[in-house]
Amino acid sequence: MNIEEIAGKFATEGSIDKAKDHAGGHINDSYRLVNNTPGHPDYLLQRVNHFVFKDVPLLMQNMVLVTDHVKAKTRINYPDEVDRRSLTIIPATDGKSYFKDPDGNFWRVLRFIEDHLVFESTTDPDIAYEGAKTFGAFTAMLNDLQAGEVGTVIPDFHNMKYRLTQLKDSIRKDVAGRLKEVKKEIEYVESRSRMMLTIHELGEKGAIPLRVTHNDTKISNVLFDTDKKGLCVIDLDTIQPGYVTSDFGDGIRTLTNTGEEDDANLDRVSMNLELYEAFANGFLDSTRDILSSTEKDALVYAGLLFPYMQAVRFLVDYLDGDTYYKVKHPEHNLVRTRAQLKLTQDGESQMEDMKRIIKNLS
Ligand code: GN1
Ligand code: MG
Repeated sequence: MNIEEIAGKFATEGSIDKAKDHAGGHINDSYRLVNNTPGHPDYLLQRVNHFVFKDVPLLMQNMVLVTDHVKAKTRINYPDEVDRRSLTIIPATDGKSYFKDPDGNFWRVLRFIEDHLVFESTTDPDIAYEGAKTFGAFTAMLNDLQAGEVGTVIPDFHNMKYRLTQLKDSIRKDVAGRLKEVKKEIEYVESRSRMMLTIHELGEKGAIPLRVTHNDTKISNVLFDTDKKGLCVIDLDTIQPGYVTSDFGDGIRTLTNTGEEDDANLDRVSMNLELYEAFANGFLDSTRDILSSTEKDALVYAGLLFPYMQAVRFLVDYLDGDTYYKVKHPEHNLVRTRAQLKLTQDGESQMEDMKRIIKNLS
């Protein structure tokens, strides 16, 4: 089936003129469906990667639950802007939230939110603050759901202990014959493993609660208005039970980085403290009243854990021969690993300042 035929399987309104590639994400494929009927919206058609997401119906069930929940709350606070400030899932013509094509691919359609901005990175503390406030507001809106109300779409997704076991496994197998190139990286990862298990251990002890979390809070997953105010959190694929540290940590990882996620020039990669403070301020302005003091204290570790965990995940994929992330060239996962490790190291050197910032803002 071609894209137009697939688009025709959904209950969209108006007439769809064409489908354009829509960039973004390492996992799914997205197309913008352009509507040529005045007064009707464009749509976003996405193929959900079912190699990564093994249970797409469960993922969509989570997404429907959370979207309905967020929409109901948004309607109270912003009655005139509900469709800009929350996602709208367009069902398939048979009423399901997705369409499965004859080749076994899963598709979904969302209403396209017009006139938005996306930032892959920024040096503007106001954007950091706004993005964090928007993620924090999302966390706060989900506070009254029980973690068990959503299903686990990727088991052990942010489980650091599991990620380290996975690395050991990939080292042992060395299927792509790349182990000899990454000795230094592995040594560093091992030297930091104790500290990086802090959050895992707090969770195991029950000192921090499971919540319904987003689990992919990179800054490019917030849509901004054209006046750079946060609008809406997108990419709900990884909604599942998790700790608040995930949603703080991935924001810090992507937002405070003065370089790119895959910067080959490590001199450009560092954790900017001013952006860190702005992000923490925005996040806590939305969540101060709902987080426990143990959760707030754990945020400091989250800012280091997420670059570190991402490095381990890229490293595993490099050793496995690039089977998970889309890569632009054969060394891409290695370059990504090194950039994320540099970010971790730089963050670690500023840990005392970060502790002070979190304490002041808590
Ligand atoms: C993947 O596809 P995308 O860009 O939304 C990954 C995240 C990583 C991110 C790194 C399901 O997200 O966990 O943090 O790449 N998603 C999954 O940029 O593995
Ligand atoms: Mg994602």
